[in-house]
Formats: sequence, C-alpha cells, structure tokens
Amino acid sequence: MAGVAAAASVGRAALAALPEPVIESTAVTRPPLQPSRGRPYNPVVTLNGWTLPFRMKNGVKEFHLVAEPVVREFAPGFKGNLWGYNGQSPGPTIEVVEGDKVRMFVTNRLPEVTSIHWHGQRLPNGMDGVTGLNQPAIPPGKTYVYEFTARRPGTFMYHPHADEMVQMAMGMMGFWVTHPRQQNPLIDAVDRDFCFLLNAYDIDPGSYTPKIMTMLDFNIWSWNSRVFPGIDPLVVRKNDKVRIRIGNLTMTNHPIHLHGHEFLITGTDGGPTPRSTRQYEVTTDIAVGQMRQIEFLADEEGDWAFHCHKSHHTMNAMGHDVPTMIGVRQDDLAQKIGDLVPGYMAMGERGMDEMSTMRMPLPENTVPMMTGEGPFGAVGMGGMFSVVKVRRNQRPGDYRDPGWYTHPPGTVAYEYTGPMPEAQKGGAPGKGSMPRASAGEATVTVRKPGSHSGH
Ligand SMILES: [Cu+2]
Repeated sequence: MAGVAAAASVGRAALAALPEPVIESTAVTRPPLQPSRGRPYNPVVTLNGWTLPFRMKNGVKEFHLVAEPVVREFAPGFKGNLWGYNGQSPGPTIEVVEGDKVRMFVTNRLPEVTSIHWHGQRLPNGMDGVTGLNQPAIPPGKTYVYEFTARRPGTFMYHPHADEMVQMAMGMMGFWVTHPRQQNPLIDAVDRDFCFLLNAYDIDPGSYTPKIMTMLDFNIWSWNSRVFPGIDPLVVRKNDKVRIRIGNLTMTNHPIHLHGHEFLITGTDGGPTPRSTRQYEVTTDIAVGQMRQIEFLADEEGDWAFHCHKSHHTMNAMGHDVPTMIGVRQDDLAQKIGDLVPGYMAMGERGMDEMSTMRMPLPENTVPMMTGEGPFGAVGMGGMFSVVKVRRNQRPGDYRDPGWYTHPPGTVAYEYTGPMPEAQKGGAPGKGSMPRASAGEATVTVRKPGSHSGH
C-alpha cells in the first residue's frame, strides 16, 4: 500500500513540473540532435522533420508531446490543415536508448479525445494506449502521462488509438527510435541514419483539409507529410554506410525502390533481422503498419532516385476518372468542349508527360501532379519520390544539399544520330509461337451461382 501511495505522489510531482513543450514551425530537415544527457548514441535524421529534445529528471527521460491542429506545408505552395504534435505532422521523432526509463507527457489540444499507442514497444499493458481497453480517453485540455522502459532496440512509431480513422487521416503519427545500449551483434554502426513515415491524405485540389472518411482512395502520397519536390534529398558521403528506417501508416502497401545500389533489410517491426535472413534487394514492400530498416554502402556517386514503385504514388493530386487519350487527336475536341465548359483542358494525347511541362491553370493551394525540375528538365514525378545524393566531397556530418550531380564526361545517355536500319517485319501470323489448338469455337457451360438444381 505504501508503494502505491509513493508512486501516486511521484506522479503528481512530475505533473506539477510538466516540461515546456518544444514546438517546430517549419518542415525543414533538422540536423541530427546530439544527446545532451544520458548514454551516447548516433542520432537519426528525420526527413523534413526533427527530434524532440528531452530532459532528465531523476534518471528518467521526459518528453512532452502536444496533440494539436497544425498547418503542414506539403510542398512550397501547398499547405494542409492537419492534426499533429508540437506544431507539425508527423510529430517529432523520439530517440532513446535501450534500457532508458521514459516518461511521456501527452497534452490534448484537439477538439476531441485522443490517446497514444507506442507501436511495437514492450511495455506495461496500461501504457499501450488503446482507448477504452488500456486507459480512458484523454479529454480535450487534459494531460496524461505514460511511463515505461524502452526494453528493446529498434524502429518504432506512435499514433493515436482513439477515433483512429479520423486522427490518422488527419496526420497524427510520429517516429520512435530506440538505440542499442551497447554493441549489438545484429546492429551495425552506420555513418548516416535516416527515418521517415509513409503517409497519405485525401485533399481536393484547392482545399486545405483532408477528407477523413476516405478509406482507400487517397490522392496525396507523402513521406512525412511532404510530396516531391517538397521532400528533401537524402545526402550522403561516398562510401558511407547508410541506414534508412521507414514506417508505413497509410492504408496500402508501398514497394520502396532505391536506384544504383543494393540494400539489406536489417530490421523490421520485431527488431534486428538475423543475418542469415538478409538478402540483397533493390525494392522492399512495406505493408500497412510495418516498419523496415534498409542498409547499404553508398559507393556509387550520383543523384539516385528513391521512390515508391506504385507509379500512381509518385504523382500528386489528380482527377481519377480521366479517360486514356493516348493517340487521340484533341486539338479540335478541346476547342469544342472549351466552348461548352470554360477552362477545359485536353490531357495527354502523347501520354501524360506533356503535363509535367504544361502550364495548367491550377486552383490555389495544390501542386501539379507531376513536377520538379532536374538538371535535364522536368522530372515528371510527385508524391513519394526523393533523391539519394552520393558525393565524394560531402563532409562527414554535412546534410546540406550539394546541388545536382556533375556527371563525368561520357557517362550520360546520349542521342543516337547514325543511320536507322529498316525495321524487321515478322512473318505470317502465329509464326514462331504456339499454333492454335483448334480453329473451332469453344463450348462454355454457364451455371448460375446459387442454383442447386441438377446436382
Ligand atoms: Cu506507394
């Protein structure tokens, strides 16, 4: 009984000394936050994000998260009214060390109840954050305290477990990294350690607030609530060992693909992967709710594309019901429809690449669906796309954008200007392929589903 009373009084003392929340006002990638106290570790870099500072109180690392409405810039010219933590969505990254005692103050400044679930952590059941199951909901205006020990090293996330569909559709989520306490045989030291969340929104062009009832048909595919060309590059020095930690809090899977290098999957939700399971990949599919750590040696200089391989996820907001117009002459058509529908644009007679250079009349507050200007012209991408920039001269610890890669002479694809040979025409139909089994018609028997007669 005495123990319980003591714990309660400690809890009240801690509440009285609530740490001042740290608020971030921009979407820039902050340099790694070196730990000021406690065990040393190599901090991560959150893509277009930041790490929340902590304070030490009697050996406990204390953080203060504030759930609140925020304005997040997805890309220059495009902002969203989201919900997040401490001024941004996603919230700040939390970094601790295996074995650390952690106290999280969570203040609710939303217009409705919330909670935080510490996705992937080992912790006391009452700290797991499922509203109704593990704790009462945190009412608006109230602060709750979560206390647990970060028991295993790895890559984690946090998000509400209260009105989840709404609150995650509005951007409430964040990253959590627990660094190993000491040399771990399955965790290698790396030179650069990046992290970001995959997230998605449904924001109509010209509007600011995500549609919260959308279940699958999202139109903004983002990394840490940023879309290309608003996503910063991942800048590394040649021959750096690089780790990228990715968590998926969208409602679909994302095959994440890196150009120019092969990587190993060194960690999942469950922790570091056994070395015997690691194989080289250039794409890894990250399912809903999963985390993946990829690692590679950045030994090829250049500007390497890094993106989701679902091609509609490297595009920004677009109308969905656009008919395929490839090969259709539209000059006349646009004129005629334009007379009836002012502002009508004919789209994509030669594919949709035209649209990356087309000057379209955009509504306010949106970005073109494919945009971004590279050294050779329009990149024709949006959404979940960035560039890993590998540079010989990048200084250790320097994450600043070095600009575009200067290719050594003779190493860029070039135009062929010699003679064109005549195309070889194929022979008779079917030549060289399997002959048709029969020239006659096939007979198909159709049974009506649910009809039990004749059985
Ligand atoms: Cu994707």
